[in-house]
Parts: sequence; C-alpha cells; structure tokens
Amino acid sequence: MADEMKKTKEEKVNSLLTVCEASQEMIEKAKADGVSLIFDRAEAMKPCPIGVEGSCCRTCAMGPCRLPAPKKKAEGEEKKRVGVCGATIETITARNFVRMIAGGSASHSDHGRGVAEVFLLAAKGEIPGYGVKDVPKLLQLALDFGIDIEDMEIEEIAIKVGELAGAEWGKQEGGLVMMKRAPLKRQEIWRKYDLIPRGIDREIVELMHRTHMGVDQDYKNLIAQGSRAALADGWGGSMLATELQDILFGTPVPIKGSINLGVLKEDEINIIVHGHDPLLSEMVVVATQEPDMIAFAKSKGAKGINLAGMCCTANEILMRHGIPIAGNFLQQELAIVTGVIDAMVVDVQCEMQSIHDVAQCYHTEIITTSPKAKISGARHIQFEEHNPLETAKEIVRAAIENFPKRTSKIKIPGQKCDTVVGFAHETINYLLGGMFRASYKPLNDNIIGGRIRGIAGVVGCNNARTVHDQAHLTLIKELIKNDVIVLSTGCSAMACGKAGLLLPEAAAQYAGSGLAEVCEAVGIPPVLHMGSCVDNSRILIAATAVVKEGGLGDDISDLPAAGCAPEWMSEKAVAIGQYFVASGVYTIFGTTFPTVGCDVLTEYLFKGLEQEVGGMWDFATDPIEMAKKMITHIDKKRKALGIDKARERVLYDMAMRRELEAV
Ligand code: NFS
Ligand code: SF4
Repeated sequence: MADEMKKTKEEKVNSLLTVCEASQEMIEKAKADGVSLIFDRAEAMKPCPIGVEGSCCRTCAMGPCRLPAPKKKAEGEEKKRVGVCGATIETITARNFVRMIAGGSASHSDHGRGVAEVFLLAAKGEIPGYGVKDVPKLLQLALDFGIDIEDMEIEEIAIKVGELAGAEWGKQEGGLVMMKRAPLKRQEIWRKYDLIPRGIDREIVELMHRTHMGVDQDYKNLIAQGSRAALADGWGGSMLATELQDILFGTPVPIKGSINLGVLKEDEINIIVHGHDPLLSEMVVVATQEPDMIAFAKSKGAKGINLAGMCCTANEILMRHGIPIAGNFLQQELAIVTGVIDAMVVDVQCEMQSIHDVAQCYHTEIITTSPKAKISGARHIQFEEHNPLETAKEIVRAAIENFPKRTSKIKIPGQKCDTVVGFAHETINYLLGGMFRASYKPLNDNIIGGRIRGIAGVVGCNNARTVHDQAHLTLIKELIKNDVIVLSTGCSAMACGKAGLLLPEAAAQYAGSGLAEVCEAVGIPPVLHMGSCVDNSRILIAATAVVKEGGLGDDISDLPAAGCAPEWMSEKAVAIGQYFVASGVYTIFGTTFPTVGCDVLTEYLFKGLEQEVGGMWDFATDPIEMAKKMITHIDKKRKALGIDKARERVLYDMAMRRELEAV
C-alpha cells in the first residue's frame, strides 16, 4: 500500500496502460523524448460507438448506413432497423463480421502461399541454403496428399508435396486435403452442414462476393460462408504454412530463450526482425553469424551483432534457434524508444505505420522487405527469394552502417525473463510418451483421472484499448491455478514468457496441485508455447491427437477444452476464433465483440452455433470471468464424458484407478 502511495500520478497512469515494467519504463522515456505512442493515440481517439458494435454498413455509396440500437427499447416497440437498401441489422453485422474473417484468413493463407512457393523452389534446389530439414514430417505430409512415396527420392517427394500443397490455394472442388486429418465425426459434421472448403482462395473470394451490396442477405448463410473461409485458414493456409515451415526449417523442439526489452545490448548492433514470415528472418539469423559481418560490426566499434525478434517472426526464430524476443505487439514502438535499435526489419502483418515516425526521433532505420508491405518513407530492401542470404546480408550491413549514428537518447530496461518454448504437437507427444512410445495417453489419462481438469488454448494479440498483457496473465494464472493446462501462441505466449510462466518452475508457483504434479513429473511448464499465430493449427492437431488417443469422446467438441483471445485486435484473431468454433471449440473473446450491435446475430454465434457445429463464441471483458466461463464449459464437457467425479480425488492409487477404469 505504501508503495502504491509513493507512485507519482504519471506512474499510476502508465501502470494502467501496461503491466509490463519494461514497457512502463519506455512509455515514460517516450514522454520525456517527446515521442507519440499508440497509447497516446488510443487516448486521444475513442472508437466509433456505432462501428464498434458492427452496426455500420459501408458496403455501398448509398451509405454508410449507421444503425445504432435505439436507446430505450420499450417492449415490442422497436422499429425494424434497416439500411437504405433495406439490409437488416442482422445482415449488416454478419457481413461486417465475416469480412473480418476474410481479412484474417487471407492474411494467414497468403503467408502460407508464400511459404509454399518458396518450399517448391527449395525442393527444386533453387534456393541456396534452404532444403528439407524434417524428413519424417515431409513423408507424413506426402502420405496426407496420397503420394505413393515408395520408390521416390526425398527430393522428388519434396517437389511433389510442394506442387500439391501449392495447388490447395487455387483448387475449385473436392475439399482441402488437410481436413481429412480431423476426427471422423468432425468431418461428418462439416459434411452435414456443407462447411468443407473447396479451395483456400475460392472461399475467401466467395465470401467477398457474398458480402457485396445486395447478395447474401441471410445472416446464417453468411456465417456459414465465414466458417468455410475460416476453416480454409485453420486447416488449410495456416496448417500448410506451419507444416511446410517445419519441413524447411525444422520442427521446433523445446529450447531455452529469453524475452523482453532487456535482451537488447547497448554495445552491440541491435537488429529486430518483426512481422510474421520466417522465410527471410531464418537467413538473417545466418547472416548475423557470418564472420565477415561480425568483423564489419567490430570495425564500426560494436562488440558484436545482437538479433532479436518481435511479434510472430520472433516466435518462429525463437522456437527454432533460441533467438531472443524483444517483445509483443504493443512493444514495437517501445523497442525503438530504447535508442539502440540500429535496424527494424519488417515483413508482413501487425507492423504499425507509426514505427516509421518513432524511428525519426532516434536513429533507427525501418527496413521493409516484402513487396506486399511497404511503409511510405521507410527504406525497402526486397526479399530476393532466389538468394535470401544476400538480402539478409544487405540488411545486416545497413544496420551496422547505422550504428555510429546513434543519438545520446539511450536507455535499455533491465527486464528480461528466461523461457522454455517450442512445444510442437510432436514434442508434446514425445515428452509425454517417451521416444519409443510417443503418445498422448499420459495426457488423456491425467485428464480422465482429474489431475488435469482440461485444456485451454489462449492466444492472440495485445490491444491498445485494454491494459497491455494484463488480461492474458490474469486469465492464464486463473486457468492453471484451476488445473487447466494452457497452450499458447502469438502475443499471448510472449506475455506469458515475460511473466515467467513459460518456465517449468512456474508450475510449482502458479499451478493447482494436480497440474503441478504432472508438469513436475514430465518437466514442462504449465503454459506450453506452441508458436506463432499460424501455429494455432498445431493446437487443432494436438486436439485431434487427444481425441484419437481415446477416452475423451470422439470429436473435438467432446473434449474438456476451451479457447480464448483476451486482448485480440486483429482480423486474423476473428478468423482463428471462427475456425476454432467451427471445429467444435468453445471460444471466448475479451476487450470487445464485433457483433454486439445485433442481439439476434450475437445469440446465434453464442448459442445457435453450438447446436450445429458443437462450438460457440462467447464474450467477457473481465479476465477472471473469462476463466470462469471457460472452466464452466470444461466442467460441462467433463460431466458429459462421465469424468466429473474423478476431480474430487486428485491423488489416487492404483486400486482407485482400476475402479475408475472399470466404470
Ligand atoms: Ni497474431 Fe502474431 Fe500478435 Fe495478434 Fe499480431 S503478432 S499473428 S495478430 S498482434 S497475436
Ligand atoms: Fe446502406 Fe445497404 Fe449500401 Fe449497406 S449496402 S451502405 S445498408 S445501402
């Protein structure tokens, strides 16, 4: 309390912006340096109250038609809310909602397409430095695509896989191949409701067509197309991105790393790779280790080259190389504020245009690399896919040349935290079952026995409309306290890393006794970092593996599991949410929900969908309430499975176990 009193007014305000101390320090420094940040802009500009509820249609030039809910609706008196063309509020909110799905699915999937293209070039031996790193995974994918691999060389198989995988984007019919990985019952449900995507691009294009003025004007039909496009992302574009990246760069295995702004080094060249695509950053990793680059850095007075990641690119290279993470989405400007970033290299997605303005106040060079993502005024060094190492070296050279231009405005926060990351589905399998009997059985047994109450996927962004990292951490701590194991990706996983939740020791400190016991026995943290946002597909695969292991029902919707994006902001999060829902998962969002302007649609998303696909949406702003809702759902599923009694006796002996199995 005394400490609380000692805080200046300014510190109190800053602590309302973020719970991350390193970020607080940099927000204060930015103020002193006269730099405007996202936090300032969010304060100065509030969201449009009509748009935030999804009640504004700007689909054609007769609008925008704004349809806010009437202030006081007396029973039965509400006039039908329609736009100029007669579109109802149900149509308008559904249209807006599914267009977010289109944006999100397009982003993940176009990233996936880029990976598939590079994969094929690499398979053909056309990219020096890239090749097949994970042969078993290549063979598995080849089998998924029905390739008869018996008499084929690895190179041939890789080329065939590259061709067939690449064709999934432009396919017109027949259903995406990866959908067949789902539990059979799930596939039946998708067939029953005609939700199987025909081709990745096709579903996104059709969604844009249907949401044009005067086309699909039935909200349920629109949501169904939203599901198709979202499934094309989760089980298509994202899953293929993950699989092909793993084959090219290696499937992650647990690796140590560190995270937060404290990973930056004052006496070294600091390069940040920021965005989502590991294609170039993989080579930047190599370039920073080349002797001629290190010698060049030293010739400019630096002790070495320090590479760090930001956002999902960071997750990718941390998981595969142990490269440290500087921070998550809301820290991208703050990293520059340290004054020691010599170059921030961006590829695609979640890069705020403001980083260019912030960089103007220091010496940082912003370097764009994708022809799809330029920033006015920033330097562009295009990723040359036939020779990525050359591009990477050019970037590293630019950073080194920039080092002597540093200004005196330098301060690096002390905070950094160790992490253990890289829990691919294969790793979990191996860790639990052992090398010779890789299996999910121990996990299933612990869920059935009640040591682990259920599984939660906590994912997604930071959002400047809510306290940075706070909801992620409060929610996740509440879940693990209640013996729910957490699988995490994206900026959520990074929030966990900064708070020490990605360490095995966190189990003893934060987890309930059942979960802690399992984590300690296996040596894993209570929160498993599974990668970037396209890697949410790993969660789908893990959930499927749990179903297939047996004992917990025969569909993903039977599992005691739930998903959440407590601080979401991106359209990609909506796509992810919809593919989880359409795969049978209860999925809750925090901060805001884009359909609350229409009760009928919101009711359908929150309740109606459960009758059809087994999963449903939900919304709460308080993280403890979110956790409670998730646990309630988990308990509901435990009850349906008949394993709700097991939780009363968390520790039980063999006799009790036999008794339980006999039931
Ligand atoms: Ni996911 Fe990763 Fe972060 Fe959100 Fe952006 S970086 S892809 S979209 S903000 S979690
Ligand atoms: Fe208005 Fe209809 Fe045009 Fe939308 S499509 S802006 S509701 S007239």
